[in-house]
Parts: sequence; structure tokens; C-alpha cells
Amino acid sequence: MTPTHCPYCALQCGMNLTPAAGGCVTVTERADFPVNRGALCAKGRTAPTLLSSALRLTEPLVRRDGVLVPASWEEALDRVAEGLTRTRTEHGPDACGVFGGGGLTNEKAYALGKFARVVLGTSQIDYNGRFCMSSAAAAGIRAFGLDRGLPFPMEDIPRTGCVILVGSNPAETMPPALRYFTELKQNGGTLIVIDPRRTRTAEQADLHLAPRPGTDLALALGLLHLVVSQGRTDEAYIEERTSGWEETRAAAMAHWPEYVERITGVPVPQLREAVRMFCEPSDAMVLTARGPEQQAKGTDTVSAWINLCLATGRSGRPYSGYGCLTGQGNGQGGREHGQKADQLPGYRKLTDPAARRHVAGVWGVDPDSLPGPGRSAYELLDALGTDIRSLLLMGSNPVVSAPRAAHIQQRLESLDFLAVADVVLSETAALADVVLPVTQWAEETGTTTNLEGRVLLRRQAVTPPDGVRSDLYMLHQLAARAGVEKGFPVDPEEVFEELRRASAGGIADYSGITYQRLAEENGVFWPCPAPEHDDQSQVPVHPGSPRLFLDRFATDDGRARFTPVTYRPIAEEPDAEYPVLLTTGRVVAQYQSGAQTRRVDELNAAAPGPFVELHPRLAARLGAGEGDPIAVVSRRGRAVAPARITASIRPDTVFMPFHWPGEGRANTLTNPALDPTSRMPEFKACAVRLEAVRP
Ligand SMILES: Nc1nc2c(c(=O)[nH]1)N[C@H]1C(S)=C(S)[C@@H](COP(=O)(O)OP(=O)(O)OC[C@H]3O[C@@H](n4cnc5c(=O)[nH]c(N)nc54)[C@H](O)[C@@H]3O)O[C@H]1N2
Ligand SMILES: Nc1nc2c(c(=O)[nH]1)N[C@H]1C(S)=C(S)[C@@H](COP(=O)(O)OP(=O)(O)OC[C@H]3O[C@@H](n4cnc5c(=O)[nH]c(N)nc54)[C@H](O)[C@@H]3O)O[C@H]1N2
Ligand code: SF4
Ligand SMILES: [Mo]
Repeated sequence: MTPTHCPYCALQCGMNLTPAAGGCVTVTERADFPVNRGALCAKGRTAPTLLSSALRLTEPLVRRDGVLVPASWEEALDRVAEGLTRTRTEHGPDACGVFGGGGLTNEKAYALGKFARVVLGTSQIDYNGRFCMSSAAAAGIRAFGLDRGLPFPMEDIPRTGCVILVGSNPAETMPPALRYFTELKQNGGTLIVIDPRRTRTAEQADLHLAPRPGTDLALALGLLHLVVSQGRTDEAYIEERTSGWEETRAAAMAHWPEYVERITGVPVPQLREAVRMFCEPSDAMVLTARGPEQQAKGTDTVSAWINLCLATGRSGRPYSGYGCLTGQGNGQGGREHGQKADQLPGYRKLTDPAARRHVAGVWGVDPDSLPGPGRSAYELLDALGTDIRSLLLMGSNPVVSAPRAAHIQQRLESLDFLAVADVVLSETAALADVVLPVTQWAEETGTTTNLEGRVLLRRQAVTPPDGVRSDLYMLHQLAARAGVEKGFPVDPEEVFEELRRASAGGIADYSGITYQRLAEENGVFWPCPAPEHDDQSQVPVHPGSPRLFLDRFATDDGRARFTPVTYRPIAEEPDAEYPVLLTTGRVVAQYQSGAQTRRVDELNAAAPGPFVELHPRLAARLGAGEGDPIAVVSRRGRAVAPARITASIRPDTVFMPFHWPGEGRANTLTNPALDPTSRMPEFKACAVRLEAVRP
């Protein structure tokens, strides 16, 4: 029996794996891991299904005469090396692109970022985390000088007085975490949920506000207006621990509750009730997820929620604060170690000369040889086939998950060369010139950092099938073929040891963390610097940092910074031609692009395909009944899926989950309008029209 963690979401639930007869692997409860205390959702419970050879790739594929055919690893790697080298020779290093994923372990994310900068010498690397929590990350850095999803452990949630959950649906996206909100209510605390749909999470709430999609910024400003006008600010805290309040106060005062009601559709009495519930207890929290963040103003929107926390003294105090619920298995760690366009390991900035010197020192290269920041994820994908001629992709399936997906699919098809490393033949892998079949979670060891900033050890529990190799092996081999013999070890612990040194002294400092500690301590929260002393036995080890900001914020002056923000509409407001709003998200039984979960029978039975959730009034206007096919048309394209009629959604809004390719692909419709700071696309609001489809 091996204690390890789930391959999917950022909760990183603990589980025990035991190889059983016939190549099966059984999952049993692992009660010692505090975050989920043994509980798992159906995805975690069925995760071992995909370890079976029948469902996944077990040999490399290369394209011959237009068709993907089996090949040896030697041939596949030679072809990738050749493809990338040819592009580099003919068009220069920046014509090679690299795209990573927030599901990759810290070791893989680190090695991929280093491979791009050191071996390919390209600036053109980014990853799917840009589509995930980048707005919250940008706002967190702006306010606190540091971005760690939750600055406190999940166990603090039941101990606060009130939680506002903004655009987050843990009942579907992190079921074992619901317990924390149930306990909050048992302890006398209250839960406010803000979601245009009355989700299963919203049903648990003491107060549910259902704003029009894309208007959370106005909502948060309206609440701050009420806080100020009702004299509920914490002046001593503002004075002692923050800067920039005056301008922020002035900006909020322009957002009268009645004006906010007009924009959001949330009645003023509900706004007042929310302020009362949030301000009366001595502690409170605001937690955001993709609802407010995946907007072309996601960064300002999160800043507005942070402003509300700061104005009421609810940050950097026990059981109070702002947090973002990160999404992917390593959504947190994946953004810290260098696969993001502007970053070096340790959450260092690629534009900071001292950071470049430090990391170049660890890598044994000249700091001047490191490229500068590259394009963001959507911009990178949009440049495929034009500026970027070859792409190495690892850990993402953009044919399904990128905004304006039909266009992105065309861009991928127009590349000179595409290599994809994956566990399964995803819709994106199916377009590749070379597909490399890699090992997955239970077949390899590595670390992830969960939504709390807790670094975890995922242990190998089973032997991988013949024919698959690890992502680290692939990078090692490609580096060697480019003449870089050293610096890309295959052993994850060796990579982690280098990551420790590269992150030392950075914001996300992992230097005091070792595999041994992770095994013994059930995870360690960063920052965790190594003792500075040479003789480490003399110095107590750093305990890690479960709670941040209690003494000071991570800014230069130690104060949290207010950011004055004002409301602006969504990038594409409904009009006569496209009168309805589309928003998108998730269902419990499918994960992301579905590349993995759509291969599991039990999950498919629970969530067999796409649907369009709409209000009875909209359905009646279309003359559509339950299950009837509905065409949803936007300026980007047309998707068709069966109607799911429910009064739990706003009548001006339809919802589609994005887990499926083909005709029902939600991302055929979505708008790639980008947030100016985080470069997050507007997944959560675009204008569409509905058409009944007569069979
Ligand atoms: N089952 C399952 N679980 C997952 C995942 C998965 O794919 N499937 N993915 C993981 C990942 S990577 C992530 S990022 C997380 C995401 O976790 P969540 O953020 O909880 O998931 P979403 O469904 O994208 O969005 C949450 C809610 O936002 C609401 N919403 C839509 N538009 C708006 C808006 O304008 N404002 C507000 N306030 N709310 C809005 C939607 O109705 C939805 O209920 O889940 C993780 N867990
Ligand atoms: N409309 C709409 N679109 C969205 C969203 C939304 O809310 N609405 N949410 C966005 C968000 S938050 C996210 S995070 C993205 C996610 O969307 P994607 O980036 O497409 O995420 P996944 O489907 O998890 O794709 C991961 C791929 O990597 C493979 N894989 C898993 N582990 C490994 C590994 O260790 N190595 C390698 N090489 N491959 C591996 C999997 O098999 C799978 O094919 O979607 C975004 N797209
Ligand atoms: S909640 Fe997330 S981590 Fe836990 S079992 Fe489900 S998918 Fe896995
Ligand atoms: Mo995500």
C-alpha cells in the first residue's frame, strides 16, 4: 500500500493505492491526510482506471503519410529534436514554442521552463494556468506582494465568522472541501455564495446573490460603498497595515447601491444583508474562484474583493483574509517554477537582473543568454503557424479548453511541427506530428503544491507499462540531442534538489523542503527557507508557513496595497443580434477538457455529454423542451447541445460545461478578449443567440 495523492484537482486529496490482481489498482481511504480526511470524489476514486493499458497510450506515434503510426522512442525523439532544430535554424529560437500545464509536478514544470530557456533559447513559453488563476495571482501580487492561493490552511475556514464564496462551486469542483463550509455553519458562521446560477453550493448558502455574469466588479464596489457609508471600515487597521485607501475609497463612492443593482441585477436589500453578514462577526473571509477571475477584467475584479477585505481589516489576521481557490492538481506549484512566460523558479521575475543572475548561476549559464518574457497562453496559441512554427506541448488539451477553440485548432494545424507528450491521445495529441506516451501520477514520483501552498509528495505506487517513459526522460533525451548533456536529470528527486537551490531566496522558497521531510510531515507550506548556517545540524529546520501576512505583508513596506478600481462592462455585451449571455464551467464527474475522465465508464455514465442549461422562460421562447437540441451561436461559431431546463439559472444567461469536443464544444463560442494585466480570456461571459434545432 502506497500513500499518495489524486492526479486531478488542487485539493490533492490523499489516498492509498494498492496493486491488486490482474493489473488493477485499488484505492483506499487515507485518513491521515488532513485536507480530505479520507473523502474522495468520483474522479479520484476512479482515477486508477486510466492506469490500464487499454485506455492509454503505450507507444510513441509519428505521422507518416498523414497518419499517426507506432514508432520507437528513438525515432520519435529524433523526429522531435529534428523538428525543433529545423525551426530554430530557419526562423530563430523564438519560432519554437512551448506550452505546459498546471497539472504537471513541480519537477516537470521546472524542467520544462529550463528546457525552453536553456536548450531552445526561446522566450515563447506559457501554460494553461494562464486560463485558470492568473487574475487572482496578479491581484494578489498587487495587494500583498505575493501570490499564494490561500494564505491560510483550509482548516481555518470553519473558524471564521462569515465566508463570501465568489464564483466558486465546490459541490461540483471539490466535493470533499464542502465539509469546511458545513462545519463553518455548524460553528455559527454564515456562508454567502455569489453565482449567476443557484448551484448545489449556492443551495448550502445562508445568502445567495445571483449577479449577471461579468458584473462582480460592480458588486464588490457596491458592497464597499455600503461598508463606507455605514461606517463599517476598520480605520485603525487601514492606518496601520495598508496604503492607498483614500483613492480606493473615492473610487468606491462612485458606485451607489442603486447603480450597482442596475448593473448586476442584485437587489439593494440583498447587498445590505451581505454587508451586515460580512461585517458583524469579528473575522470573515472572501474566497474567489473562476467565476469572477475568468473575465477580461478579472484582475481588477479580484482587487475589488481584496479592497473589501482590507477596508474591513480582514486580511493578515487569524481566521480572516482573502484567498483564491486554485484549480489544477499543481495549479499553485505550476505557477512558481518557470513555465510561465515572465517567470523564473521561486516565483522570480524574468525581468529582474538579480533573479536572472541567481537562476543562471544555478543553471551554469550566462545570465545574458536567458531570453526575456514571452507571450501569454492565448497570444502564444494565436501566433502558431505565423511567428511560432514549432510547438512542444506537455499537459494541456487546448483544442477543447482554449477560448475561440476552432481558431486555435486551425492555428495548431498550421504549424510546421507539433510534438505532444500525453498519457492519452487527446484531441490535441491527435493533431501532432509526434506523440510521446508518458507515465502518470501513480507511476512516478514528484511533488505538487496544493491550493493551500502545501507542498506534497506524490509517490510512485505501480510500475508503468512497457513503452511509456516519463516527461523528465523525454526532456533529458531532447536536451542531449541538442548537445546539452548535463542539467536535465531523469530522477525527480535530483530535479527537486536543483529546484530547491533555484528557488532559494525567492518568494516561493522551497530550499528548506526535502523529499524526506515531505514523506515524514505530510506536506510543508512554502515559503520554507533552508537554514543559512553551513552546519545544518546546529540549526532548527524552518517549520514552513501555513499562515502568511500575520506580522507584515510581502510588500517592500510591509503594508497591503489598496488598488482603486472602477466598473467596466464585459468585452462583448449582448445586443439585438446576440441577446443572451453565455457562461461556462464544470460538472462534478468530468475533469477539464475531459481527455482523462471521458475515458472512464463510471464518469461517462454520470455525465455523458454537453448540455445547455437555460431558464424555463428562455426555453419557452424558443419552444424547446427538456433534452431538445439547442444551437448556441456567438461571433466565434456555433455549438449544439441538448437543453437542460432549470429555474436555478438567471433568465438572461445560459451555461455550458466545457468538457467535450465536437459539436457541443463550449469553447467554439467563447471570447478571447484578454485581461490587460493577467492576460486571462473572458471564459465567463460572452454574447450569444439561441436557435431551436429541428431534427
Ligand atoms: N469536477 C471538476 N472539478 C474540477 C475541475 C473540473 O474540470 N471538473 N477543474 C479544476 C480546475 S482546473 C479549476 S480552475 C476549478 C474551478 O472551480 P470553480 O471555479 O468552482 O468552477 P467553475 O464551474 O468554472 O466556476 C464556478 C462558478 O462560477 C459561476 N460563474 C459563471 N460566471 C460567473 C460570473 O460572472 N460571476 C460569478 N460570481 N460566478 C460566475 C458558474 O456558474 C460556476 O458555478 O475546479 C477544479 N476542479
Ligand atoms: N470555456 C471554458 N474554458 C476553460 C475553462 C472554463 O471555465 N471555461 N477553464 C480553464 C481552466 S481553469 C483550465 S485549468 C483549463 C484546463 O484545460 P486543459 O489545459 O486542456 O487541461 P486538461 O484537460 O487537464 O489537459 C491536460 C492534458 O495533459 C495530460 N496530462 C495529465 N498529466 C500529465 C503529465 O504529467 N504529463 C503530460 N505530458 N501530460 C499529462 C492529460 O491527459 C490531458 O490531455 O481549461 C480552461 N478552459
Ligand atoms: S476533489 Fe479533487 S483531489 Fe479530491 S478526489 Fe476529487 S478530483 Fe481528486
Ligand atoms: Mo483551472
